[in-house]
Order: sequence, then C-alpha cells, then structure tokens
Amino acid sequence: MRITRLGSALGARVDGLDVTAGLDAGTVEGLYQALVDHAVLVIPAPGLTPDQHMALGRAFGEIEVHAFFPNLGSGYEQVSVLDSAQGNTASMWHTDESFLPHPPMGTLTHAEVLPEVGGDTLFASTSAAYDALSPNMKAYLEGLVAVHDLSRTTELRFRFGGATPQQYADAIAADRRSLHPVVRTHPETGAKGLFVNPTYTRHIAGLPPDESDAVLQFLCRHSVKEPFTYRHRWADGDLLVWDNRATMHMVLNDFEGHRLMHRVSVVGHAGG
Ligand SMILES: O=C(O)CCC(=O)C(=O)O
Repeated sequence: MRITRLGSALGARVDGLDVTAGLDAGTVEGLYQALVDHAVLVIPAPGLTPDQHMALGRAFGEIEVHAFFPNLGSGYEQVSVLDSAQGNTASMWHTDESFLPHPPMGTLTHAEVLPEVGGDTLFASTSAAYDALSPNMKAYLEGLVAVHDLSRTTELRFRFGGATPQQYADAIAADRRSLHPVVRTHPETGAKGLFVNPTYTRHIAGLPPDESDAVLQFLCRHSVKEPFTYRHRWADGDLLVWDNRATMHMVLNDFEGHRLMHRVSVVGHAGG
C-alpha cells in the first residue's frame, strides 16, 4: 500500500491495494490509520460490487441504512444511491447525517457513472478550519452547542419550490435533530474541529437568533476557505473514503449528463 498526499490540509491517494479482493486485518488497520492521518482517501476500485463495497465498509465497523437516500433494496439496504437522474446531488456543504445523535464515522463512496466533465467533490478539513480561528473566537466558541436538523434541507427546498407544504410538514413532524458541540474533539487524533454546516445546522443554542445566524454564517464561510480544502476530480471506478469526524464535503453541481454514486456509511459512536 503506497500513500501519496493530494492536498496540503487533507486527502491522500492509496495505490497498490486491491479492495475488491478483501483485506486482511493488518491492511485494514493501515488503511484506518491512513484515513485518520489524511481524512480523505482516494482508492482505485474499478468493478467494485455492492457486496465488496459493504464488506469493505464492515471492515471499519457496523454499516448503516442511510436516513433518506434511496438504496439498492433487499439485502443491500446499506448501499445508498446518489443518482443525479433522480435529482440527488449533494451540492451543499455538509457532514454526513449530522442531525443524528451519533453521525457516521465515515463514508465510502464509489463512482458508478460519471459525467464526461464536472461533478467534482470538494472536501474541507474541520480541524484546519478550527486551527485558523483567532484565539478570541476559539474562546467564544468553547462550550457552545448547535442544533442539527434534517428538516432544514426540506425547508430550503420548500422555500425554493422544490418541496410541497406536506413534505415540509412531514419533515418537521419526523423531528430528526440532535445537539452537538460547535467544537468537537476527534476521538483518534485529539484534534479540535469545527462542527457546523450550512445543510443541517439550524442555530446555536442559547444565543439571540441574530447573533446565532451571524456566527453560523461566519463559521460556515470560514470552514471552506481554500487552504482547508481538497478538490477531487473523479476517475472511473474511484472509491473515496472520508472521515466524517474530520471533514465536510459537497458536490459541484456544474455537470451535464449522468452522475451515479453508491455509498456506504459506517455507524458512529458516542464521542465520535
Ligand atoms: O457524490 C459525492 O461525491 C458525495 C456524496 C455525498 O455528499 C454524500 O454521500 O453525502
């Protein structure tokens, strides 16, 4: 297994590994360490089948059924499908399912169909963003807690005519939200990272609404400044693994044609 860095803040390419063949315990350990070190891994995996994809996810832990993406169905519920033809392109910055009490620790996404050009995925390091804050801002954020709410996405679509009033009402009734510290400590590295995102974070608890809005707007903009990011241009068969405890990501919705991804997420635990 050869690891080559791809970005200054995060991202590395892994070569010399046939993930379709199954991995022994030592290799899984090495891969996990590489994930902790680089936060995003790019692994060539042409022809990866859903069974192999799930097996690889299980090497990192229990795999989940995604809260809202469609999946491959019977026996393959843990393989969710992001199909641009169904209107599913995750084009706003987010950390996966941050509205859950324990968001996934990581996600493995495999390119099934790629557009001829475009549709890159951007990643941002939450610890690089935290480290670059002023000491005054770090002190201000200490102890703050934010509400992450799945219905925020439906609300945004509703406001722009992409969801019906009933869908919006159902999303609110489903009440999928959790409180998380604004600054989270990574359980493996001990690094502090900013944990807010414009997709799910609704407000910071206990602050006046205008102050909460202003702080969140600042943090969300700050988090994705270029020095903290890696931009991935997909090649056929690429498998990306990201540490969801250390990153945010979004897809650039700049493409024409079909983009179809299969994704498997690994369940997260208390403390990350
Ligand atoms: O399609 C991608 O490149 C990223 C997908 C994504 O945002 C997600 O799985 O949450």
